[in-house]
Amino acid sequence: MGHLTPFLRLAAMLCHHHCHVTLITPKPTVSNAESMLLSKFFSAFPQVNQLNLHLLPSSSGTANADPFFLQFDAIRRSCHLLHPLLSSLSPPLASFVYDMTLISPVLPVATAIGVPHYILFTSSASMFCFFSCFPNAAESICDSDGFDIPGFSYVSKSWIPPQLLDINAIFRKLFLEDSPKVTKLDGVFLNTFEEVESKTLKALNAGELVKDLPPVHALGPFVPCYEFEGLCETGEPLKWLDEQPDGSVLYVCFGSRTALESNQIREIGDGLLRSGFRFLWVMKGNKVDTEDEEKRLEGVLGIELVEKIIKENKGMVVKEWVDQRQILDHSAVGGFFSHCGWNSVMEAAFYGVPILGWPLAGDQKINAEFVVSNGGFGTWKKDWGWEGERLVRGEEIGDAIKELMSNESFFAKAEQVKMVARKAISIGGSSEINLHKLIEEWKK
Ligand code: BUP
Repeated sequence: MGHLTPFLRLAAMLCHHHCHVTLITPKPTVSNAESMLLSKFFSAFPQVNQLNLHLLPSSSGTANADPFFLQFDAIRRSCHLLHPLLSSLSPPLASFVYDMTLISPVLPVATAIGVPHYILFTSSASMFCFFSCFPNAAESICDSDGFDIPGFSYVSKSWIPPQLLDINAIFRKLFLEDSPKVTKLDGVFLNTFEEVESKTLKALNAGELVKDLPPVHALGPFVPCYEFEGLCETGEPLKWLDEQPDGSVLYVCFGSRTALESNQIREIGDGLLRSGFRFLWVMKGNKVDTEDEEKRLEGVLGIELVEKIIKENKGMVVKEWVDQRQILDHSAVGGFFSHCGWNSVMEAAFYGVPILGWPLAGDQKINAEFVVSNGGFGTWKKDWGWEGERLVRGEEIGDAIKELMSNESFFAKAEQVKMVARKAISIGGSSEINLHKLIEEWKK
């Protein structure tokens, strides 16, 4: 969802700018959330041309059984099938945008079609710096404490996803294979905005980091789209929020792919109760929603904790997909305990909600640091480690929540970031101008 959602938001933006959009979706999809979001999107935007990329099976013998990884592998192996789909389009393509994880397999197709082509890099400009410099820095990073990103803080080695430091890991190999090819693109799209990553974007676009880097376009924050999002009725949580005082509720969600161990889930429950603050907690028991057979909260939280939550009457726990956008937009929500997936960070910026970050995997520590150093609208706990690295106790969680929810300056900063974010995408704003310029180029 962290990749699909920004693609659909970008497609919606292009439709609003009267572009003729074709969306290519891999079939089959992995999760119910994906297929529901896609079908809502196509109902809301019937003018979008839908093409299916029928995937070849993922390579046999792959040791990694994560269904999302298998899907990623299957998509990479099927990219050559894009050529006949794309070359027969009418009207013919004016430009082509593809996912950041597909550079190597899509590049030959994009070059053969011969239209300007771009990747949508679904993270921050700082993370893109890291990605584009990785081949040059890979050796030295392993032997040093960290590295500098212009306009960002010093990135400590412990913030780098462990798979990138492991010389045998598949992700490291893919990073090393794809990254040098960014110079072959016509540009890179980012769901960020100049006002919060200006120095980093300037350094990238001045070629200070990588020679011959194509233009990097900040087009965000991508606006959550009322026309197709809202996979579910989110009725009960919203009704409950309506009854809570303004700014009093902590929203807790660790993204679409995080399924924490049950002992960690229980510590979170304990921490939420210890904090004394109201909370709305979206809890996932499985990585993929189709495999989630445990429908009862007691099955995951344990009867004792469920009873405590009911007795205290301060929190609501849901196991279903919620409409995060509507929750962050609700006046009762005063804080967001988040894994710092980049979409969640941008959504919190767009709705002006302070973040307590608990980065668990991938780019999330760098995203969490963005919240602290580029917006100042929250905090994160550097000693909590990656997912499963250690058991974070309820006491620590409770204290961190109190620190976030009682600090007025986070609210003030979040409000400022919200204003700047909205200005960036309004008419004459930095991101709106960037998108407009691209569309004008495509018309030529
Ligand atoms: Br869970 C959940 N409702 O219940 P990120 C997520 N979302 O709307 P991720 C919901 O999914 P990666 C839910 O608003 C955001 O747009 C949320 O993206 C939405 O994290 C998206 O925040 C989640 O980038 O992606 O899914 O962990 O692994 O790519 O970082």
